[in-house]
Amino acid sequence: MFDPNKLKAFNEQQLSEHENNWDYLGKRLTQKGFDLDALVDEIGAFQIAIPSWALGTGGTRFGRFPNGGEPASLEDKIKDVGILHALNKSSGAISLHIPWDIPQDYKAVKDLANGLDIKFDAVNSNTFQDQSGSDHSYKFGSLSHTDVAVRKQAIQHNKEVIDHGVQLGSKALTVWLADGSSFAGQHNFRRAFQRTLDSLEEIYNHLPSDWKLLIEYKPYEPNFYSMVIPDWGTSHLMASKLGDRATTLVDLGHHLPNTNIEQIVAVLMHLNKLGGFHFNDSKYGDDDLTVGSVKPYQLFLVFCELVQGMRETSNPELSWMIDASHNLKDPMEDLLQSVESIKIAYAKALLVDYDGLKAAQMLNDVAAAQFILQDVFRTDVRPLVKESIYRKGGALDPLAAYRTFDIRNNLIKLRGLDSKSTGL
Ligand SMILES: [Mn+2]
Repeated sequence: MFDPNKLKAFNEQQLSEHENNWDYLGKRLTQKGFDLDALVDEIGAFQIAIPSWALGTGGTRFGRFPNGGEPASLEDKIKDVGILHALNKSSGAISLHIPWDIPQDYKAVKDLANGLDIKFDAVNSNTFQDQSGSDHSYKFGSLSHTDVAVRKQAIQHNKEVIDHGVQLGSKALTVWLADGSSFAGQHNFRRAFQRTLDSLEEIYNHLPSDWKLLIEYKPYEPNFYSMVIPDWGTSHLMASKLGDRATTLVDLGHHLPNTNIEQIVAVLMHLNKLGGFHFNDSKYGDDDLTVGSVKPYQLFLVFCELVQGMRETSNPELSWMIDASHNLKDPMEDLLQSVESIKIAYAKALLVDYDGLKAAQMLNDVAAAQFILQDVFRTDVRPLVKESIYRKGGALDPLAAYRTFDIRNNLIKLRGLDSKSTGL
């Protein structure tokens, strides 16, 4: 999609300004005792999976306004992630949704991804909509359905998703259930819970020994009275009953307003039960907005817990994924902005003086504790993030490079204006 020489020329134009900024920040960090090369390597190594469904324009239930040039096949989705990764060197993984992304030729798909330095992160099952030709409908639920035949179909689907993932080298299955009720009296809560747990147990037993099950939760939507797995407590309860390889997945948008998500992250990691993360941002609900666009301080606080949890607990390695998609931006620009926000929050969390924070906490010095966090949050770490991308051969400013290379128009020329991404 672009010539590496163009990227070199683009970076050369930005280099002297970057070097000034990096020099200034680097000196300050060195004075504070940080090893700059180690920091740059740590940030550079952090990879965030791109969800296959976010490469097309998202919609609302009212309408959809695509930009054109969308990837209509799994191969094109992988190529789009390849473009993002070439620019930001931080998106070296893709998370697939089955049945939208069923590979026709595993080897060809794996070769394509390998060539672009892309791995396959968690695979996602879909029992929230009916597929043409299927025997049973999920209108009234899937894993929790009152009819055993529907439950069997949903369990079988999840097993098949695992089998596809095994072929590609994935190591996790994410289950998000739309199951629930929209009216009081519709569900028997206890029976729906038990049926879901029993169904998940069958799926869990199909997992290869080196796989994780990620159980996602959501308080409402598409059902508006109750969801079978509405919160982290229910997800954790199920994961605990299933076994070691069952974990909870936190999606930032799947909480009621003002929920303290960083506290949830801390406690789950303390119990070694946080399996994965879906990044996005929201103002009111599951808005799926660009990461860091509404609540950057919350994102930073979440990352402070993630960094401390990774250092101090035995929590398993996490799956890092974006789960966002909306109506207005070019999806590729949106994803570049999301990944940048995640890296900025991660970089800041690495700079926090956790020993000083612990000392302030033990003395109940509340003002000092707040200062330690906010001092870092108010530091502009963009030169550190840019340096980490630059050293890996990416663009000093991935979004500006994407625009300079006119990538969307090139994709439209290649695929047409009406090309639609599958699954949306
Ligand atoms: Mn999600």
